[in-house]
Amino acid sequence: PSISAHAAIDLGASSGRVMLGILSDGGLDLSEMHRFTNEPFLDGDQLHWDINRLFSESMVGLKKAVAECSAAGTTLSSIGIDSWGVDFALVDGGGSILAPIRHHRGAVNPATLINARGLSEASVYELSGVPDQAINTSFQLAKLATEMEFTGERPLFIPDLWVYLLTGNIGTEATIASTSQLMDPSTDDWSRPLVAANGLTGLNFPPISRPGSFAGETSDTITDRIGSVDPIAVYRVASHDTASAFAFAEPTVSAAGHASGGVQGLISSGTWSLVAVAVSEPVKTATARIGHFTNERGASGTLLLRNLNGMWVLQECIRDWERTDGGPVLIQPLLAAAAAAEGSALVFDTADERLLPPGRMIERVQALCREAGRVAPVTRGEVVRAILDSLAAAYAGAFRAAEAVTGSSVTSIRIVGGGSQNALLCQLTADATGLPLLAGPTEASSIGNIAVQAVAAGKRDTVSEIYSSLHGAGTQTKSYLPRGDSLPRRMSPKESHEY
Ligand code: ADP
Ligand code: LRH
Repeated sequence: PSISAHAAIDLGASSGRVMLGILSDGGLDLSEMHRFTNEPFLDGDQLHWDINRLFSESMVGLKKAVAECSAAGTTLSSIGIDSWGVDFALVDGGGSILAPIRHHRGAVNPATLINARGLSEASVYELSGVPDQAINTSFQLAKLATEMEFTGERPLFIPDLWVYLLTGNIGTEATIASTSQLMDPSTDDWSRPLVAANGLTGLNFPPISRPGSFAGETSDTITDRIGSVDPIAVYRVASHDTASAFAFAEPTVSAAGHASGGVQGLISSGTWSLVAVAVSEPVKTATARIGHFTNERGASGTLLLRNLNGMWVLQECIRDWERTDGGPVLIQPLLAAAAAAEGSALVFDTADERLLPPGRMIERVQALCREAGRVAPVTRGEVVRAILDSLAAAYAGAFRAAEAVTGSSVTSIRIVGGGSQNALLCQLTADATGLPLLAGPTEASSIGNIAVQAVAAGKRDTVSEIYSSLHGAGTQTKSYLPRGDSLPRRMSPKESHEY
Protein backbone atom coordinates (compact mmCIF):
# COMPACT_ATOMS: atom_id res chain seq x y z
CA PRO A 1 0.00 0.00 0.00
CA SER A 2 1.18 3.57 -0.65
CA ILE A 3 1.99 5.37 2.58
CA SER A 4 3.17 8.93 3.06
CA ALA A 5 3.80 10.92 6.22
CA HIS A 6 3.26 14.68 6.58
CA ALA A 7 3.87 16.97 9.54
CA ALA A 8 1.70 20.00 10.29
CA ILE A 9 3.04 22.78 12.48
CA ASP A 10 -0.13 24.60 13.59
CA LEU A 11 0.53 27.75 15.61
CA GLY A 12 -2.54 29.17 17.35
CA ALA A 13 -2.66 32.37 19.36
CA SER A 14 -2.94 30.38 22.60
CA SER A 15 -1.18 27.12 21.77
CA GLY A 16 0.88 25.44 19.10
CA ARG A 17 1.14 21.80 18.09
CA VAL A 18 2.96 19.54 15.71
CA MET A 19 0.68 16.84 14.28
CA LEU A 20 1.76 13.85 12.21
CA GLY A 21 -0.55 12.65 9.46
CA ILE A 22 -0.02 9.19 8.00
CA LEU A 23 -1.83 8.88 4.70
CA SER A 24 -2.56 5.37 3.46
CA ASP A 25 -5.25 3.49 1.58
CA GLY A 26 -7.14 3.48 4.89
CA GLY A 27 -7.31 7.30 4.97
CA LEU A 28 -5.55 9.94 7.08
CA ASP A 29 -4.45 8.94 10.57
CA LEU A 30 -3.59 11.94 12.75
CA SER A 31 -1.50 11.86 15.91
CA GLU A 32 -0.19 14.60 18.17
CA MET A 33 3.61 14.78 18.40
CA HIS A 34 3.97 17.85 20.61
CA ARG A 35 1.77 20.57 22.09
CA PHE A 36 2.99 23.76 23.73
CA THR A 37 1.51 26.94 25.14
CA ASN A 38 1.92 30.25 23.36
CA GLU A 39 2.69 32.88 25.97
CA PRO A 40 3.22 36.38 24.63
CA PHE A 41 5.21 38.82 26.79
CA LEU A 42 4.85 42.52 27.53
CA ASP A 43 7.64 44.98 26.82
CA GLY A 44 6.43 48.34 28.10
CA ASP A 45 2.81 48.50 26.93
CA GLN A 46 3.44 46.44 23.78
CA LEU A 47 2.69 42.73 23.66
CA HIS A 48 5.18 40.53 21.73
CA TRP A 49 5.38 36.92 20.55
CA ASP A 50 7.98 34.64 22.10
CA ILE A 51 9.17 33.55 18.66
CA ASN A 52 12.36 31.78 19.76
CA ARG A 53 10.46 29.51 22.11
CA LEU A 54 7.68 28.81 19.57
CA PHE A 55 10.29 27.88 16.98
CA SER A 56 12.30 25.59 19.26
CA GLU A 57 9.09 23.86 20.44
CA SER A 58 8.17 23.37 16.77
CA MET A 59 11.55 21.69 16.22
CA VAL A 60 10.96 19.41 19.23
CA GLY A 61 7.71 18.36 17.53
CA LEU A 62 9.35 17.76 14.16
CA LYS A 63 12.07 15.67 15.80
CA LYS A 64 9.39 13.50 17.42
CA ALA A 65 7.62 13.18 14.04
CA VAL A 66 10.85 12.08 12.33
CA ALA A 67 11.48 9.49 15.08
CA GLU A 68 7.86 8.26 14.98
CA CYS A 69 8.08 7.76 11.20
CA SER A 70 11.31 5.84 11.45
CA ALA A 71 9.86 3.61 14.21
CA ALA A 72 6.95 2.90 11.84
CA GLY A 73 9.35 1.98 9.02
CA THR A 74 8.69 5.06 6.91
CA THR A 75 10.12 8.57 6.47
CA LEU A 76 8.63 12.03 6.88
CA SER A 77 7.75 13.21 3.34
CA SER A 78 6.89 16.84 3.95
CA ILE A 79 6.22 19.69 6.37
CA GLY A 80 3.67 22.55 6.27
CA ILE A 81 3.14 25.49 8.62
CA ASP A 82 -0.04 27.43 9.38
CA SER A 83 -0.52 30.15 11.97
CA TRP A 84 -2.68 33.01 13.18
CA GLY A 85 -2.93 35.89 10.73
CA VAL A 86 -1.81 39.50 10.42
CA ASP A 87 1.46 39.49 12.44
CA PHE A 88 4.87 39.67 10.77
CA ALA A 89 8.61 39.80 11.22
CA LEU A 90 10.97 42.06 9.27
CA VAL A 91 14.09 40.50 7.79
CA ASP A 92 16.88 42.96 6.94
CA GLY A 93 19.25 42.95 3.95
CA GLY A 94 21.72 40.74 5.83
CA GLY A 95 19.03 38.11 6.48
CA SER A 96 18.64 38.94 10.19
CA ILE A 97 15.25 39.04 11.86
CA LEU A 98 14.44 42.35 13.56
CA ALA A 99 13.21 41.38 17.03
CA PRO A 100 11.01 41.48 19.02
CA ILE A 101 7.93 40.61 16.99
CA ARG A 102 4.82 42.55 17.88
CA HIS A 103 1.47 41.00 18.77
CA HIS A 104 -1.69 42.32 17.06
CA ARG A 105 -3.19 43.02 20.50
CA GLY A 106 -0.89 45.99 20.62
CA ALA A 107 -1.04 49.73 21.04
CA VAL A 108 -2.12 50.74 17.52
CA ASN A 109 -4.43 53.75 17.10
CA PRO A 110 -6.18 53.11 13.76
CA ALA A 111 -7.98 56.50 13.73
CA THR A 112 -4.70 58.46 13.46
CA LEU A 113 -3.34 56.06 10.84
CA ILE A 114 -6.57 56.19 8.80
CA ASN A 115 -6.29 60.01 8.70
CA ALA A 116 -2.69 59.82 7.52
CA ARG A 117 -3.55 57.17 4.90
CA GLY A 118 -5.60 59.61 2.84
CA LEU A 119 -7.82 56.86 1.38
CA SER A 120 -11.40 56.26 2.50
CA GLU A 121 -12.34 52.92 4.00
CA ALA A 122 -14.57 52.36 0.95
CA SER A 123 -11.58 52.75 -1.45
CA VAL A 124 -9.43 50.50 0.71
CA TYR A 125 -12.19 47.88 0.78
CA GLU A 126 -12.48 48.07 -3.01
CA LEU A 127 -8.72 47.49 -3.32
CA SER A 128 -8.23 44.80 -0.64
CA GLY A 129 -11.65 43.36 0.31
CA VAL A 130 -10.67 43.92 3.95
CA PRO A 131 -12.40 46.50 6.21
CA ASP A 132 -10.54 48.68 8.72
CA GLN A 133 -9.87 46.55 11.84
CA ALA A 134 -7.35 47.51 14.52
CA ILE A 135 -5.45 44.20 14.06
CA ASN A 136 -4.73 44.66 10.32
CA THR A 137 -1.09 44.29 9.24
CA SER A 138 -1.52 47.54 7.27
CA PHE A 139 -1.96 49.50 10.53
CA GLN A 140 0.84 47.71 12.34
CA LEU A 141 3.24 48.40 9.47
CA ALA A 142 2.02 52.00 9.02
CA LYS A 143 2.69 52.58 12.72
CA LEU A 144 6.18 51.08 12.38
CA ALA A 145 6.82 53.39 9.40
CA THR A 146 6.37 56.35 11.75
CA GLU A 147 9.03 54.87 14.09
CA MET A 148 11.77 53.73 11.69
CA GLU A 149 12.97 54.30 8.17
CA PHE A 150 12.50 51.24 5.98
CA THR A 151 15.51 50.27 3.85
CA GLY A 152 14.30 47.29 1.86
CA GLU A 153 13.36 45.04 4.83
CA ARG A 154 11.26 42.02 3.91
CA PRO A 155 8.01 41.52 5.82
CA LEU A 156 7.33 37.84 6.52
CA PHE A 157 4.18 36.49 8.15
CA ILE A 158 4.72 33.88 10.88
CA PRO A 159 4.44 30.78 8.59
CA ASP A 160 6.80 32.52 6.12
CA LEU A 161 9.25 33.13 8.94
CA TRP A 162 9.16 29.41 9.81
CA VAL A 163 9.74 28.52 6.12
CA TYR A 164 12.66 30.95 6.07
CA LEU A 165 14.18 29.43 9.22
CA LEU A 166 13.67 25.89 7.87
CA THR A 167 14.82 26.40 4.26
CA GLY A 168 16.49 29.81 3.99
CA ASN A 169 13.94 30.82 1.32
CA ILE A 170 11.98 34.06 1.38
CA GLY A 171 8.41 34.23 0.16
CA THR A 172 4.78 34.31 1.24
CA GLU A 173 1.48 32.75 0.30
CA ALA A 174 -1.95 34.13 -0.63
CA THR A 175 -4.10 33.02 2.34
CA ILE A 176 -1.85 34.63 4.94
CA ALA A 177 -1.08 37.69 2.78
CA SER A 178 -4.83 38.27 2.39
CA THR A 179 -5.14 38.99 6.14
CA SER A 180 -2.96 42.11 5.71
CA GLN A 181 -5.32 44.61 4.02
CA LEU A 182 -2.44 45.11 1.55
CA MET A 183 -3.19 42.35 -0.99
CA ASP A 184 -5.35 42.81 -4.08
CA PRO A 185 -7.63 39.73 -4.11
CA SER A 186 -8.29 40.02 -7.85
CA THR A 187 -4.60 39.41 -8.65
CA ASP A 188 -3.33 37.79 -5.41
CA ASP A 189 -0.51 40.33 -5.56
CA TRP A 190 0.40 43.27 -3.33
CA SER A 191 -1.75 46.35 -3.94
CA ARG A 192 0.65 49.14 -4.96
CA PRO A 193 -1.82 51.94 -4.04
CA LEU A 194 -2.28 50.44 -0.56
CA VAL A 195 1.44 49.91 -0.02
CA ALA A 196 2.02 53.56 -0.97
CA ALA A 197 -0.91 54.99 1.03
CA ASN A 198 0.34 53.26 4.19
CA GLY A 199 3.89 54.64 3.73
CA LEU A 200 5.41 51.22 3.00
CA THR A 201 7.27 51.73 -0.29
CA GLY A 202 10.58 51.34 1.59
CA LEU A 203 9.77 47.66 2.28
CA ASN A 204 10.63 44.82 -0.09
CA PHE A 205 7.46 42.72 -0.11
CA PRO A 206 8.11 39.02 -0.89
CA PRO A 207 6.43 37.25 -3.83
CA ILE A 208 3.05 35.69 -3.07
CA SER A 209 2.62 31.99 -3.99
CA ARG A 210 -0.55 29.93 -4.30
CA PRO A 211 -1.44 27.61 -1.41
CA GLY A 212 0.31 24.29 -2.01
CA SER A 213 3.53 25.68 -3.54
CA PHE A 214 6.84 23.96 -2.90
CA ALA A 215 8.99 26.23 -0.68
CA GLY A 216 12.28 24.31 -0.59
CA GLU A 217 13.95 21.61 1.50
CA THR A 218 15.13 21.74 5.08
CA SER A 219 18.66 23.15 5.41
CA ASP A 220 21.44 20.84 6.62
CA THR A 221 21.34 22.47 10.06
CA ILE A 222 17.60 21.84 10.42
CA THR A 223 17.78 18.34 8.90
CA ASP A 224 20.38 17.44 11.58
CA ARG A 225 18.51 19.20 14.36
CA ILE A 226 15.32 17.19 13.77
CA GLY A 227 17.22 13.93 13.38
CA SER A 228 16.42 13.27 9.73
CA VAL A 229 18.81 11.46 7.39
CA ASP A 230 17.63 13.37 4.31
CA PRO A 231 16.38 16.91 3.77
CA ILE A 232 12.58 17.18 3.95
CA ALA A 233 10.28 19.05 1.51
CA VAL A 234 8.55 22.13 2.92
CA TYR A 235 5.31 23.43 1.36
CA ARG A 236 3.56 26.75 1.68
CA VAL A 237 0.15 25.29 2.56
CA ALA A 238 -2.97 27.39 3.14
CA SER A 239 -0.76 29.00 5.74
CA HIS A 240 -3.41 31.13 7.44
CA ASP A 241 -4.78 28.83 10.17
CA THR A 242 -8.35 29.92 9.36
CA ALA A 243 -7.92 28.96 5.69
CA SER A 244 -6.47 25.58 6.71
CA ALA A 245 -9.31 25.07 9.21
CA PHE A 246 -11.89 25.63 6.44
CA ALA A 247 -9.97 23.77 3.70
CA PHE A 248 -12.83 21.23 3.46
CA ALA A 249 -15.31 23.94 2.44
CA GLU A 250 -15.94 24.13 -1.28
CA PRO A 251 -17.08 27.62 -2.34
CA THR A 252 -20.77 27.31 -3.17
CA VAL A 253 -21.87 30.93 -3.34
CA SER A 254 -20.82 33.21 -6.17
CA ALA A 255 -20.38 36.92 -5.55
CA ALA A 256 -23.75 37.46 -7.22
CA GLY A 257 -25.29 35.01 -4.75
CA HIS A 258 -26.45 32.06 -6.81
CA ALA A 259 -26.14 29.06 -4.53
CA SER A 260 -28.65 26.45 -5.51
CA GLY A 261 -30.00 25.10 -2.23
CA GLY A 262 -28.50 26.23 1.05
CA VAL A 263 -24.93 26.84 2.10
CA GLN A 264 -23.02 25.69 5.15
CA GLY A 265 -22.18 28.32 7.77
CA LEU A 266 -18.59 27.92 9.00
CA ILE A 267 -17.21 28.73 12.45
CA SER A 268 -13.57 28.36 13.47
CA SER A 269 -13.57 28.63 17.23
CA GLY A 270 -10.25 29.22 18.96
CA THR A 271 -8.78 32.32 20.60
CA TRP A 272 -10.61 34.18 17.82
CA SER A 273 -13.97 33.17 16.41
CA LEU A 274 -14.13 33.35 12.64
CA VAL A 275 -17.61 33.11 11.19
CA ALA A 276 -17.67 32.56 7.46
CA VAL A 277 -19.29 31.38 4.28
CA ALA A 278 -17.13 30.14 1.39
CA VAL A 279 -17.67 32.18 -1.80
CA SER A 280 -16.19 31.76 -5.26
CA GLU A 281 -14.97 35.38 -5.50
CA PRO A 282 -14.64 38.41 -3.21
CA VAL A 283 -17.83 40.30 -2.31
CA LYS A 284 -16.94 43.98 -2.00
CA THR A 285 -20.39 45.56 -1.80
CA ALA A 286 -21.24 48.35 0.66
CA THR A 287 -23.44 45.86 2.57
CA ALA A 288 -20.45 43.54 3.02
CA ARG A 289 -18.18 46.41 4.11
CA ILE A 290 -20.66 47.96 6.51
CA GLY A 291 -21.36 44.46 7.85
CA HIS A 292 -17.62 44.18 8.73
CA PHE A 293 -17.07 41.22 6.42
CA THR A 294 -13.51 40.60 5.38
CA ASN A 295 -12.68 38.72 2.16
CA GLU A 296 -9.76 36.42 2.93
CA ARG A 297 -8.32 33.82 0.62
CA GLY A 298 -9.34 30.27 1.37
CA ALA A 299 -7.50 27.07 0.38
CA SER A 300 -9.75 27.50 -2.65
CA GLY A 301 -11.99 30.49 -3.35
CA THR A 302 -12.65 33.24 -0.82
CA LEU A 303 -13.80 33.21 2.78
CA LEU A 304 -16.30 35.97 3.48
CA LEU A 305 -15.82 36.23 7.20
CA ARG A 306 -16.26 38.16 10.41
CA ASN A 307 -13.47 38.28 13.00
CA LEU A 308 -15.00 38.09 16.47
CA ASN A 309 -13.33 37.92 19.85
CA GLY A 310 -13.87 34.26 20.69
CA MET A 311 -12.48 32.10 23.50
CA TRP A 312 -10.05 34.91 24.21
CA VAL A 313 -12.69 36.49 26.44
CA LEU A 314 -13.12 33.24 28.39
CA GLN A 315 -9.33 32.62 28.50
CA GLU A 316 -8.76 36.05 30.02
CA CYS A 317 -11.54 35.55 32.63
CA ILE A 318 -9.89 32.23 33.52
CA ARG A 319 -6.58 34.08 33.98
CA ASP A 320 -8.36 36.54 36.32
CA TRP A 321 -9.76 33.63 38.39
CA GLU A 322 -6.38 31.91 38.43
CA ARG A 323 -4.87 35.07 39.94
CA THR A 324 -7.61 35.04 42.59
CA ASP A 325 -7.23 31.31 43.34
CA GLY A 326 -3.45 31.23 42.98
CA GLY A 327 -3.73 28.04 40.90
CA PRO A 328 -5.18 26.51 37.76
CA VAL A 329 -8.89 26.94 36.96
CA LEU A 330 -10.30 24.14 34.78
CA ILE A 331 -12.72 24.72 31.93
CA GLN A 332 -15.09 21.76 32.47
CA PRO A 333 -16.48 22.83 35.89
CA LEU A 334 -16.88 26.37 34.52
CA LEU A 335 -18.91 25.09 31.58
CA ALA A 336 -21.07 22.93 33.88
CA ALA A 337 -21.75 26.01 36.05
CA ALA A 338 -22.56 28.04 32.92
CA ALA A 339 -25.02 25.40 31.74
CA ALA A 340 -26.82 25.59 35.09
CA ALA A 341 -26.83 29.42 35.11
CA GLU A 342 -29.73 31.37 33.65
CA GLY A 343 -29.38 32.25 29.96
CA SER A 344 -30.54 35.54 28.50
CA ALA A 345 -31.11 36.97 25.04
CA LEU A 346 -29.54 40.22 26.30
CA VAL A 347 -26.00 39.81 25.01
CA PHE A 348 -22.92 41.95 24.41
CA ASP A 349 -21.06 42.50 21.14
CA THR A 350 -18.16 40.04 21.03
CA ALA A 351 -16.53 42.09 18.25
CA ASP A 352 -16.23 45.09 20.61
CA GLU A 353 -12.64 46.35 20.35
CA ARG A 354 -12.60 47.04 24.09
CA LEU A 355 -12.26 43.27 24.50
CA LEU A 356 -9.00 43.24 22.53
CA PRO A 357 -6.28 43.92 25.14
CA PRO A 358 -5.30 41.44 27.87
CA GLY A 359 -6.08 41.78 31.60
CA ARG A 360 -9.06 42.39 33.93
CA MET A 361 -11.55 40.78 31.59
CA ILE A 362 -14.30 40.00 34.12
CA GLU A 363 -14.84 43.71 34.79
CA ARG A 364 -15.09 44.41 31.07
CA VAL A 365 -17.62 41.59 30.55
CA GLN A 366 -19.69 42.93 33.44
CA ALA A 367 -19.63 46.48 32.05
CA LEU A 368 -20.59 45.32 28.54
CA CYS A 369 -23.45 43.23 30.00
CA ARG A 370 -24.78 46.27 31.86
CA GLU A 371 -24.61 48.31 28.64
CA ALA A 372 -26.62 45.57 26.92
CA GLY A 373 -29.28 45.70 29.64
CA ARG A 374 -28.29 42.30 31.04
CA VAL A 375 -27.92 41.91 34.78
CA ALA A 376 -24.15 42.04 35.38
CA PRO A 377 -22.96 38.46 35.93
CA VAL A 378 -21.48 37.76 39.36
CA THR A 379 -20.78 34.04 39.78
CA ARG A 380 -18.29 32.22 37.53
CA GLY A 381 -21.15 30.30 35.93
CA GLU A 382 -23.00 33.55 35.15
CA VAL A 383 -19.91 35.18 33.65
CA VAL A 384 -19.19 32.18 31.40
CA ARG A 385 -22.88 31.92 30.44
CA ALA A 386 -22.92 35.62 29.44
CA ILE A 387 -19.87 35.03 27.21
CA LEU A 388 -21.32 31.91 25.58
CA ASP A 389 -24.81 33.42 25.07
CA SER A 390 -23.09 36.41 23.44
CA LEU A 391 -20.90 34.26 21.23
CA ALA A 392 -23.82 32.11 20.07
CA ALA A 393 -25.85 35.25 19.31
CA ALA A 394 -22.88 36.76 17.45
CA TYR A 395 -22.56 33.62 15.33
CA ALA A 396 -26.28 33.70 14.51
CA GLY A 397 -26.10 37.44 13.71
CA ALA A 398 -23.09 36.94 11.45
CA PHE A 399 -24.88 34.24 9.46
CA ARG A 400 -28.02 36.39 9.08
CA ALA A 401 -25.80 39.20 7.80
CA ALA A 402 -23.92 36.81 5.47
CA GLU A 403 -27.27 35.70 4.04
CA ALA A 404 -28.17 39.33 3.34
CA VAL A 405 -24.77 39.93 1.68
CA THR A 406 -24.77 36.79 -0.50
CA GLY A 407 -28.50 36.27 -1.10
CA SER A 408 -28.09 32.60 -0.10
CA SER A 409 -29.59 30.77 2.87
CA VAL A 410 -27.38 29.21 5.51
CA THR A 411 -29.02 25.83 6.19
CA SER A 412 -26.49 24.09 8.45
CA ILE A 413 -23.53 24.99 10.65
CA ARG A 414 -20.07 23.47 10.96
CA ILE A 415 -17.92 24.47 13.92
CA VAL A 416 -14.24 23.44 14.10
CA GLY A 417 -11.23 24.20 16.34
CA GLY A 418 -10.67 23.89 20.10
CA GLY A 419 -13.97 25.65 20.90
CA SER A 420 -15.91 22.93 19.03
CA GLN A 421 -15.34 20.76 22.14
CA ASN A 422 -17.49 23.20 24.12
CA ALA A 423 -20.80 21.31 24.09
CA LEU A 424 -22.71 24.17 25.72
CA LEU A 425 -21.52 26.66 23.10
CA CYS A 426 -22.41 24.21 20.31
CA GLN A 427 -25.92 23.68 21.70
CA LEU A 428 -26.50 27.41 22.26
CA THR A 429 -25.34 28.07 18.68
CA ALA A 430 -27.71 25.44 17.26
CA ASP A 431 -30.49 27.05 19.34
CA ALA A 432 -29.65 30.64 18.36
CA THR A 433 -29.49 29.80 14.63
CA GLY A 434 -32.30 27.21 14.67
CA LEU A 435 -30.01 25.05 12.51
CA PRO A 436 -28.43 21.61 12.76
CA LEU A 437 -24.78 21.86 13.73
CA LEU A 438 -21.85 19.54 13.22
CA ALA A 439 -18.96 20.08 15.68
CA GLY A 440 -15.38 19.06 14.92
CA PRO A 441 -12.77 18.22 14.04
CA THR A 442 -10.86 19.99 16.79
CA GLU A 443 -7.60 19.85 14.84
CA ALA A 444 -9.15 21.19 11.64
CA SER A 445 -6.19 23.48 10.85
CA SER A 446 -3.69 20.61 10.99
CA ILE A 447 -5.94 18.43 8.83
CA GLY A 448 -6.29 21.19 6.20
CA ASN A 449 -2.54 21.81 6.39
CA ILE A 450 -1.81 18.11 5.71
CA ALA A 451 -4.51 17.83 3.01
CA VAL A 452 -2.90 20.66 1.02
CA GLN A 453 0.54 19.02 1.40
CA ALA A 454 -0.83 15.67 0.22
CA VAL A 455 -2.24 17.23 -2.96
CA ALA A 456 0.88 19.35 -3.53
CA ALA A 457 3.08 16.25 -3.17
CA GLY A 458 0.91 14.38 -5.70
CA LYS A 459 -0.36 11.85 -3.12
CA ARG A 460 -4.03 12.78 -3.69
CA ASP A 461 -5.91 14.53 -6.50
CA THR A 462 -8.13 16.76 -4.37
CA VAL A 463 -8.14 18.22 -0.88
CA SER A 464 -11.75 17.14 -0.33
CA GLU A 465 -11.05 13.40 -0.69
CA ILE A 466 -8.83 13.53 2.42
CA TYR A 467 -11.90 14.36 4.50
CA SER A 468 -13.75 11.16 3.56
CA SER A 469 -11.64 9.03 5.90
CA LEU A 470 -10.17 10.68 9.00
CA HIS A 471 -8.93 8.83 12.08
CA GLY A 472 -7.02 9.60 15.25
CA ALA A 473 -6.43 12.57 17.53
CA GLY A 474 -8.69 15.60 17.12
CA THR A 475 -10.62 14.23 14.11
CA GLN A 476 -13.95 13.34 15.81
CA THR A 477 -17.27 15.07 15.08
CA LYS A 478 -20.53 15.37 17.04
CA SER A 479 -24.01 16.50 15.92
CA TYR A 480 -26.34 18.96 17.65
CA LEU A 481 -29.96 19.80 16.83
CA PRO A 482 -31.66 23.07 17.79
CA ARG A 483 -33.99 22.77 20.77
CA GLY A 484 -37.52 23.89 19.96
CA ASP A 485 -38.07 26.03 23.05
CA SER A 486 -34.71 27.82 22.54
CA LEU A 487 -33.26 30.63 24.71
CA PRO A 488 -33.41 31.96 27.34
CA ARG A 489 -33.67 29.10 29.78
CA ARG A 490 -31.92 27.37 32.61
CA MET A 491 -31.03 23.72 32.17
CA SER A 492 -32.09 21.08 34.67
CA PRO A 493 -29.22 19.74 36.79
CA LYS A 494 -29.49 16.47 34.85
CA GLU A 495 -29.12 18.26 31.51
CA SER A 496 -26.41 20.62 32.70
CA HIS A 497 -24.44 17.57 33.82
CA GLU A 498 -24.05 16.65 30.14
CA TYR A 499 -22.04 19.80 29.42
P1 ADP B 1 -5.91 28.69 19.08
O1 ADP B 1 -5.70 27.93 17.78
O2 ADP B 1 -6.39 30.08 18.86
O3 ADP B 1 -4.72 28.62 19.99
P2 ADP B 1 -7.63 26.44 19.80
O4 ADP B 1 -8.30 26.08 18.52
O5 ADP B 1 -6.55 25.56 20.31
O6 ADP B 1 -7.13 27.97 19.80
O7 ADP B 1 -8.77 26.54 20.90
C1 ADP B 1 -8.50 26.84 22.23
C2 ADP B 1 -9.80 26.94 23.01
O8 ADP B 1 -10.51 25.70 22.92
C3 ADP B 1 -9.61 27.15 24.49
O9 ADP B 1 -9.46 28.51 24.80
C4 ADP B 1 -10.88 26.57 25.08
O10 ADP B 1 -11.89 27.56 25.19
C5 ADP B 1 -11.34 25.55 24.06
N1 ADP B 1 -11.17 24.19 24.58
C6 ADP B 1 -10.04 23.46 24.60
N2 ADP B 1 -10.28 22.26 25.19
C7 ADP B 1 -11.58 22.24 25.54
C8 ADP B 1 -12.45 21.29 26.17
N3 ADP B 1 -11.99 20.10 26.57
N4 ADP B 1 -13.74 21.63 26.36
C9 ADP B 1 -14.21 22.82 25.97
N5 ADP B 1 -13.45 23.75 25.36
C10 ADP B 1 -12.16 23.48 25.15
C1 LRH C 1 -7.24 32.99 14.06
C2 LRH C 1 -6.65 34.13 13.27
C3 LRH C 1 -7.74 34.98 12.65
C4 LRH C 1 -7.12 36.37 12.65
C5 LRH C 1 -6.36 36.33 13.96
C6 LRH C 1 -5.26 37.31 14.15
O1 LRH C 1 -6.25 32.21 14.67
O2 LRH C 1 -5.77 33.66 12.27
O3 LRH C 1 -8.18 34.53 11.38
O4 LRH C 1 -6.28 36.52 11.55
O5 LRH C 1 -5.91 34.99 14.13
